[in-house]
Amino acid sequence: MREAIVAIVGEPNVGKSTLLNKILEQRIALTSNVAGTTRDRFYAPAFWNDVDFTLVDTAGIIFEQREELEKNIQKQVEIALQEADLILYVLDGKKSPETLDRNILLKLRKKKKDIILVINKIDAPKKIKETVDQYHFTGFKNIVALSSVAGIGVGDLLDEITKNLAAKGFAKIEKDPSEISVSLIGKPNVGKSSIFNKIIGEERVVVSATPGTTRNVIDTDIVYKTKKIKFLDTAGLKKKEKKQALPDVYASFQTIRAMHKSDVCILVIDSSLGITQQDQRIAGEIVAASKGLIIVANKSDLLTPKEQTKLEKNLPDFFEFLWWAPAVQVSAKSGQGISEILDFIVKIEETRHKNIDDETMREFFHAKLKQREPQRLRDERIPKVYSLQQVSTNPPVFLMMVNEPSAISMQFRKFIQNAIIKELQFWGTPVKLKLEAKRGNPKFNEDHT
Ligand SMILES: Nc1nc2c(ncn2[C@@H]2O[C@H](COP(=O)(O)OP(=O)(O)OP(=O)(O)O)[C@@H](O)[C@H]2O)c(=O)[nH]1
Ligand SMILES: [Mg+2]
Repeated sequence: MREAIVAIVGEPNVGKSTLLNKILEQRIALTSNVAGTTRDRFYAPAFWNDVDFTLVDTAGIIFEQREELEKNIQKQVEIALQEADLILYVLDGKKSPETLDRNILLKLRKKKKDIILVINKIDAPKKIKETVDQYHFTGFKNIVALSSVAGIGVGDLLDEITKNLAAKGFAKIEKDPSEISVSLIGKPNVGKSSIFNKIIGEERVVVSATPGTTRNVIDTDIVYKTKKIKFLDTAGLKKKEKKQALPDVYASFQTIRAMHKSDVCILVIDSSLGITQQDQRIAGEIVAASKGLIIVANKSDLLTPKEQTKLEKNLPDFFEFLWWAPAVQVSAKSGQGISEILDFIVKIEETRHKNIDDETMREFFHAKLKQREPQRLRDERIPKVYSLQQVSTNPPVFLMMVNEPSAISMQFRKFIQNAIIKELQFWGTPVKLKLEAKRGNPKFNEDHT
């Protein structure tokens, strides 16, 4: 069974992101939260009532297109109707039901997709029933009133979602733990499909000099050194354009899905064109999703040996934030570097499943504290750090107990995080460091990635 996709659509400011985050919180999975403080989450794996599903904030799915799609609800609905198994149509409960966009309602009803009408911002529990009643006129069978901020009614929504999905046959997804999923990600025309073909040893997918040749995700299983690897060839992620055509939007949607389903992503760049901002953006997206990463500079056959050396030197400057990721120069044409990619995949997968025992962690932490103590920050308490433990794998997550997360400087967090990668050998994967207050309010807990 494939994973179920639940799409969230709605006008700007109705609380789609808040809802997504609340549902993520309900799961309290250490591994599910995405890195970075600036980045909006728009993709959330969820598990409830024994059903696995993925929530997607449709307004967020498009590459660097979020604000525009946020405004364009028509387009969100189109994508959701095409790609989702269930749609959550979110409305602002503080607005009158009269203001409901009837065109959207018509559009949603015309297609035979299941829809749950979600009336958000109903902060008083006693208003829930009354609100649902007010929306019966829409003709939708499934109406849930809730408050995403307060968390009221979110459990009921999750029950509705899983009831619907279970009726369609969706359940818990049993992933073959011995299989590694790897997707090829990059701009159009960089040679993803060529690499894919080379790896699997046949011309499975179309290769062409026209950018945007690949539209749908294609996967193939291979066995390499006794490891089962599933390769996914994806559509190139195009740069932001004012008006993005719907087929491109669907293609990006599927690429992002493939990326999130993978353990390791291969970021393919075209060495003959140099590295662009778009490559950096795509890399950022992979890191935010906490995936293992290999940088592959393809088309190296087009470079002179001198240029190759230069590229090798320059790569780290372009991807400074990816200093922990291996970079390989590859030619899909000649086959150079292909087996190196495969070896890195196997290595990174092992690393992502590595678990460091508490005793080793204790020794490591003591050694680090001897080297450097956390500095006191202005207007903050004296920082105290108590312990460091690995709390999960794939991706690796470490938990540092402290007196108060806000008292721990960025420098100290980076120092610990970098030392974990370098000294405990966590190359090739993002490593998460979570901070938790030993006593006191869990509200102050923070992530650091
Ligand atoms: N010289 C050279 N050309 C390559 C290499 N890899 C791919 N190409 C060429 O680059 C062009 C694009 O290759 P594709 O494999 O279709 O690229 P893609 O990244 O899958 O492109 P989209 O699916 O459109 O995003 C084709 O003309 C390929 O022949 C390489 O290693 N060397
Ligand atoms: Mg392709």
